Amino acid sequence: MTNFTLTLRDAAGGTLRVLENVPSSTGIASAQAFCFPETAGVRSAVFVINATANNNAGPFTGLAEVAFGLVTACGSADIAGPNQSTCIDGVLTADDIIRYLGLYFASDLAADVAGANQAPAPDGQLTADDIIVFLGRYFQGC
Ligand SMILES: [Ca+2]
Ligand SMILES: [Ca+2]
Repeated sequence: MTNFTLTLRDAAGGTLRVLENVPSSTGIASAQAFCFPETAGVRSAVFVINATANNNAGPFTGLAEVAFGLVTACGSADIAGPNQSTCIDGVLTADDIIRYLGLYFASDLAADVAGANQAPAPDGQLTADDIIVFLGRYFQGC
């Protein structure tokens, strides 16, 4: 499967949320995670495979498991999921560090987590203090 659409419906069959034409990877051993805002009142889900790796020509596409759940952040350094996606995944990995440094070097103030002398409050500037505080949070673990 290389693309899917997920529709979440309420008890009356009304559409609550649609994730349309979501790209996905094939041939990977690990699970893929797709984030969407928490949606209340879901009673059914329609999962449509839009495209497969063989251009829909093959007779078989397998889905090992589809699960839904809330992910709780693993501390304030959990800012990414696999492949530096913005989906937090409840664990601290190199993806979190890579995403943080990406924000930092893109001058994104989302990376502003500290002030002078590593004071634990944003100060509107990106300095080494921010990197030190972020890494400190990361190495504190979950
Ligand atoms: Ca993470
Ligand atoms: Ca700062």
